[in-house]
Amino acid sequence: MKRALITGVTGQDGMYLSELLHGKGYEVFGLVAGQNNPKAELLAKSHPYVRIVSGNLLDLVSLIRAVADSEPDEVYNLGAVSFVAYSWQNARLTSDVTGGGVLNILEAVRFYQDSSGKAVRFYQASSSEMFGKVQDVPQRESTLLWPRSPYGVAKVFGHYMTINYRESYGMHASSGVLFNHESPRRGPEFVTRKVSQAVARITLGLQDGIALGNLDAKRDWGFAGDYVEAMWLMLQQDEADDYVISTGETHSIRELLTIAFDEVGITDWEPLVTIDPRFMRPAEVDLLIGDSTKAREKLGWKPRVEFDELVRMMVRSDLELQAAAGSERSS
Ligand code: G4F
Repeated sequence: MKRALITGVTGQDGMYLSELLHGKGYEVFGLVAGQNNPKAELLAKSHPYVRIVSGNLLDLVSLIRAVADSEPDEVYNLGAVSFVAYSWQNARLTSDVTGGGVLNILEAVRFYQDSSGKAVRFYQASSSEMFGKVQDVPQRESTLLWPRSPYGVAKVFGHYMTINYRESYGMHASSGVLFNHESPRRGPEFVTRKVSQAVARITLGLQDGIALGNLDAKRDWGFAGDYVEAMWLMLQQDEADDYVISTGETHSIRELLTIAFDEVGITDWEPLVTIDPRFMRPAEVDLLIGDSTKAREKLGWKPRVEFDELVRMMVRSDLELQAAAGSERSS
C-alpha cells in the first residue's frame, strides 16, 4: 500500500486528491495546522480514512516530524495562503506560508530521505498566477514569469525552489502550474463560487444583488476534480518535471455571470450586479490561458468538464445548499 502525505488537505484540492488516492488504495495522511482546527473536524467526518497529522508549513520541526510519522512515498504540497486579494494586505504571511513553506517541506522531505534511505516523490502546487503580466499567449512551461501579486511572487519562489531541489539533490520533485480550477467545494471568496452562491441566493429571494470588481478579467477555468488527477500522474512518471495544467480556453467574469444567471433563467443580469472598487486589485492579471500540450502528450491527461458545465454544476449545488439551509432555518 502506497502512502501519501497531503498539506492543505482541508482545502478543495486536498479533498479531491484524498478521494482519488484513497480510491487507488493509498493510505492518506493529511497535514492540519492549529489546535482544535474546525476544518479538521469537518474532514474527519467527510473523509474518515484520512489520517490527520499535526503540523504547520511555518514550522520546520513540525514538518520533519509529520513526514517521519507518515513515512510517505509521495508528498503533495497543496497548503498555501491562496486568496490573491488577501495577499496584498498580508504580504509577509503569504510570503512565509506560500513561499517559505515550500522550502520547509522540501527540507523536511530531504531530511527524511537522507535519514531513512527511502525515496519520496514530491509535488508542488504552482500557479498560473505566476504568469501575471503575461509574456506569451497562451502561457506554457517556458513562458517568462512576471507575477503581479505578493501571492504570485511567493508561488514563483516555491516553484523555483522545487526545481532547485530537483537539480541540486536529484529529488523527484515536480511542479504543476495549475490554472484556475473550481468546483462546488471552492471557497466563497473566489469569484466563481461568489457568483454561484449569489445567483442561488438571489433566486431564492435571500439576496438582492452581487457586488464585484473587474468584470473584464479573463481566466482559464477548469474543474478541480480533473486537476488533481494531473498531480497524481506527475508523480507516476520516471522523471520529475514541470507541467502546465489548463483547459486552453479563456472566459471573462461577464461570461461567467451570463452562464450562472442563465442556469436560473435570468438573461438580463446587469441590473443585479454592481461594481464595487473594494474588489478591484492593485495590480490585475488581465488574461490567463494555458497551453497544456506537454501534460496532454506526456501524462496522457486532459480536462473532462467544460466551463459551461462547471458553472452550471456550481449554481445547482448552491441552489441545493441554500434551499437546505433555508428549510433548516424555518424548522
Ligand atoms: O477567483 P479569483 O479570486 O481567483 P484568482 O485571483 O485568479 O486566483 C485563483 O487562481 C490562481 C490560479 O491562477 C490560484 F493560484 C489562486 O490561489 C486562486 O485559486 O479571481 C479571478 C478574477 C480576478 O481577475 C479578479 O479580479 O476575478 C476577478 N474578480 C472580479 N470581481 C473577483 C471579483 N475576484 C474575487 N475573488 N471577488 C470579486 O468580487
